[in-house]
Amino acid sequence: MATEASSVYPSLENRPIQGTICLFDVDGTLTPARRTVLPETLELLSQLRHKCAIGFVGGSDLAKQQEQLGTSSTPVTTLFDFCFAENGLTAYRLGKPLASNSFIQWLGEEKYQNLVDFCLKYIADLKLPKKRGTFVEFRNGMVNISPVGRNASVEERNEFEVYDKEHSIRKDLVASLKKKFPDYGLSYSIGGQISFDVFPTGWDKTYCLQHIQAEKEISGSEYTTIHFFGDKCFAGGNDYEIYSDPRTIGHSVNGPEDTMKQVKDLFQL
Ligand code: M1P
Repeated sequence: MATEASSVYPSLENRPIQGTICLFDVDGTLTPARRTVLPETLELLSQLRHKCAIGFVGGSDLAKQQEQLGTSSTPVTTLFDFCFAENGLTAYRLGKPLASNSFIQWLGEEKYQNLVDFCLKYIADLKLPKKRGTFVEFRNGMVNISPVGRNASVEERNEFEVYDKEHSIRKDLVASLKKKFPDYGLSYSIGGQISFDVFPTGWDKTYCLQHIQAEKEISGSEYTTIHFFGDKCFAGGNDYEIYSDPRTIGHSVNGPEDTMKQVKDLFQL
């Protein structure tokens, strides 16, 4: 299937607009938030792929992007030249995997355990309205820490969120972690309701740009024009870093329809 789909397009070296790649965020940019892609978006991406290289960069894992962009008969890795899941920790080029990376590989077991042990001891000393299970969730690109536990029900989540607003539980734990491990090179993000994410500094969407830059060594192609389209380009949003990176030309969109409009205008499609 990968070979069939990719053979429809000119090879990367033969795309009419050389040295240009369009990179798209997924949720809210190519698809409505947490939903599947519209057929007209796929059609437009296919037209664009005849002109220049295309890729997506998403924070979730590849299974989620397969669900949102692919179908049971179409692997998502055949729809784009470059697929960057988990901001590029998992990466595919023309349907084939590139070198992957992980949080544990980067941090090492000893430091990881220091971090986890500290969090578990800290949480053990907290008094909260409820404690449930899974206080530490080990993920490929990050660790997610939750004082109430990820097994909390919806009501328990809501209860923790209210309590946390009043008592700064997560904020204080993050501040203690920063103080305890200042040299670990970690960033902390309190994005959701009951937890916070811990990941290496710089492992935002700009991480994937190294794969694009490596093209120079792989195929001799240098991507000097990197268009990025995202819907959370404001400071604090998860598209902000790549949107404002000097290596990209950022396009802020407000949903898939706007993305399509901007792409059509930019490439006369
Ligand atoms: O997308 C924001 C966050 O969503 C979840 O957070 P919570 O369970 O605390 O509501 C988590 O998946 C978290 O990793 C993510 O940052």
